[in-house]
Amino acid sequence: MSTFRFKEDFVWGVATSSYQIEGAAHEDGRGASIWDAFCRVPGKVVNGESGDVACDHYHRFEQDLDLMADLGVNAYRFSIAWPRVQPDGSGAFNEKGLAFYDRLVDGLLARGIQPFATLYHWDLPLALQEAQNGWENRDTAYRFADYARKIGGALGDRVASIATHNEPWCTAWLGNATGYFAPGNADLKKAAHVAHHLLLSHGLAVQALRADGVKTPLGIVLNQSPAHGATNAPEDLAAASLEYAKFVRWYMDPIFKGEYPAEALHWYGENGPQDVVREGDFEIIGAPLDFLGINYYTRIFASASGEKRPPGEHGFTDMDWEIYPEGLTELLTRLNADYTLPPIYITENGCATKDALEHGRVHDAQRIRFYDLHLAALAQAAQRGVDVAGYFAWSLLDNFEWASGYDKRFGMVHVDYATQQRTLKDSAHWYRDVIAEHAGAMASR
Ligand code: GCO
Repeated sequence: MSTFRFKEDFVWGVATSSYQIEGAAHEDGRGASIWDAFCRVPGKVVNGESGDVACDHYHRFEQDLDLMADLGVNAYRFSIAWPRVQPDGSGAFNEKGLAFYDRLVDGLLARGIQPFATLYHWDLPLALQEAQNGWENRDTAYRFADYARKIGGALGDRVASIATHNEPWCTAWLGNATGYFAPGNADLKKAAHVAHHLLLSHGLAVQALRADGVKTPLGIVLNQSPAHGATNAPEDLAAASLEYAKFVRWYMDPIFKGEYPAEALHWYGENGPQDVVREGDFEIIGAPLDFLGINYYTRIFASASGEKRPPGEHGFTDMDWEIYPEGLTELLTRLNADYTLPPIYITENGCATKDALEHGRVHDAQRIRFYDLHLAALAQAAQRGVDVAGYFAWSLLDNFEWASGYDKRFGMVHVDYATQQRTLKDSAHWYRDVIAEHAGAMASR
């Protein structure tokens, strides 16, 4: 019996992303993305792996839709691969690519599963990177808005929501400040410029979709954490405040307050976005939203004197991320106090664990415990007045975990990449029971 309850129309979902599961990277007119190129750079991805095949979802999506129906989820969060529908990121669209998402959305609707679409989950058309340095270039924001309008026209009447971006911080910081992700830049000023153009593209897309009469709810997905000092020393608390400003407020403040946080701007100094901010940008970026998606995994544990390991009272995942469910309640209640927010979806929450497939079963008790703790923390935030509309477990399938390749398994469904055999883990059975129990409890009210 689960210890948490949510409102009657609560959305119970699972989440994936295009490059991590689709495969078919060179099929039916799909163009290359920056991740296709990045995976070919020696040393960037564990074992030199890529999303060339991944979970072969492009060919197996009907089977995966049946898995979702079997779980009883009422929503599925997926992303659209921009280079599959517009190979060069500008100019001609690819009808075969659009047709795939058409079939996917219709397959979801036929099973009573709401499609939650994300326009950008990091797979930028490589042509835009090569021709104009991708998101460093303001023009890419306008290419994105054109792409968004095409998707709005093709799917806008059938999807339950459209999120413009998934985790712009990852694209800006990991992709351009550290070089850990595609396109592999390690330049703080480029990262600040990329972040601004991502935010601008978000606002342009929202404005364009609304101008075209797209009625489906529009929003953005941000990865966020509360930030704690390793100690209560003033310098550690200041370090935590700065990390929160760089990670959370850097995106929330432009969208909901029309400015970058001064604390983080000061830290960026001459490497900040000031060279690329133009008059009127914040009015565009601040387009009102119908929902905010939040991806939550762990907290920030900050120290002025270098990296400190958090206590990890609930343990650590296979990514070595501290399991910290109370941080979800804290984060949401703080955001609710700091901003005027639309309804919130937890659009990703989950963990990598070392999963062994034995006799057709995967006993992933740690993943079950992770979900249970975080759903209880989410329910607590709802009880404190946060408008929590739904929860998407990351992830439906084991999949390509970016620079970690296939080494880290986040799925509630095990994937044997050699055979593409899917096997429900214990956590999938648990999630199905939680959803059924919740539905039953609602029906008996
Ligand atoms: C993210 C991405 C996902 C990851 C997942 C595990 O949040 O980083 O949205 O693509 O695979 O979060 O890292």
